Amino acid sequence: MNPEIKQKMNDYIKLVEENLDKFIPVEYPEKIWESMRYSVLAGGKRLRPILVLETCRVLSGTFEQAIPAACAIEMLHSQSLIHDDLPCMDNDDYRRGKLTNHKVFGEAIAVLAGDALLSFAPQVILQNTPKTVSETRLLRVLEEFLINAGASKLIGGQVVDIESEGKEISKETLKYIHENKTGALFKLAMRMGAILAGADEDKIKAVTEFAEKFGLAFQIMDDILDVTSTLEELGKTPGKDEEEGKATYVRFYGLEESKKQLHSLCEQACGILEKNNIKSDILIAIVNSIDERVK
Ligand code: GRG
Repeated sequence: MNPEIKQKMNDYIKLVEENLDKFIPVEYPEKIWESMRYSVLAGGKRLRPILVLETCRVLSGTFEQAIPAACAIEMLHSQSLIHDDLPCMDNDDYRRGKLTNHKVFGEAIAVLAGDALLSFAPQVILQNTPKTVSETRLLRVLEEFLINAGASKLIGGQVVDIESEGKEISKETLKYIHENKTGALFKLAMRMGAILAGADEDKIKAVTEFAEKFGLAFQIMDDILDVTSTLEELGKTPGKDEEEGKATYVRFYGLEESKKQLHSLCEQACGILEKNNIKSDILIAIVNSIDERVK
C-alpha cells in the first residue's frame, strides 16, 4: 500500500477508535462496560467502519453523518467475534492478538457483553446521527442494520456454518455461509454509507455489488490464511478450519483455485467501481491488499 493511502487508512482508524472510546462509557455495573470495551477497543483492522466512512465520503456525504453507523458496525462485528470465540462455538483463546473475552471476563460476562453490544449499537446510530440525515434515511439504515444482525443474515450464516462442520456440503451451502457469515456485514457497511450520504438507488446498487464481490473475496482470503499463516500473523489460532472440518473454499476448491477465484473477485470489484464512476483510492487499495495478502 502506498504511504499516502496508508496514512489515510491510519487517519480513518484513529477517527473510528476515538469515537468508539467516546461512545462506550464505563458506568455501573462497570464489569459489563469494561468487557464490551475490552473487545471493541482491542484493535483489529477496522475495515467495516472504514467502508462505511469511505462510501459515505465518496458519495458526497460527511464523516459526521457516518461516524455513528461506522462505530455501530464495529460493535456488531465485535459482538459476533466475542460469541464466535466462546467454548460452545469456535472455542478460541486468542483474538486480535489478545486473550478472548471469555478468557478474561468469564463465559457469562462474555455472553452478556455480546448481547449488550448488539442492543447498544443501534442506539448509537439512533442517538448520534446528525439531523442532516433525514428520518426516512435513518430508519432505512436502522432497518438494514437490524436485519443484517439477525437470523436471516449474520446469525443464519453462523448457524449453517456450525451445522455444516464435518459434513459434505454443496456449493450453494458454502455460498450461503460466506454470503451471510461474512458478506452481510460488508454489504451493510457500504449500503449504510451510501444511504447516509443520500446516494441514489443506482449508486446504492453499485456499492452493494462491489461489497458482494469484496465480501466473498475477503472470506476466501480468511480461509486461505487459516492454512498458510501463523498465530502471530493472524492474531488468532491458525489451522482451526481444517481441524474442525469447516466448510471453507480451500477445502472445496483447493489452495490454488481459491487464490484464482479471489483474484478474479477482486478484479470484478474494481471493475464495478470504474463502471459506476466511483473514484476511491481507498476502496481500490483495500481490494488490492486482500489480493496481495495471499500471494
Ligand atoms: C453471530 C456469533 C455470530 C457469528 C457470526 C462473525 C462470525 C459469524 C464469526 C466469526 C468468525 C469468522 C471467521 C467470521 C468470518 C468473518 C471474518 C473473517 C471475521 C474477521 O474479520 P476481520 O479479519 O477481523 O476484519 P478484525 O479483527 O481485523 O476486525
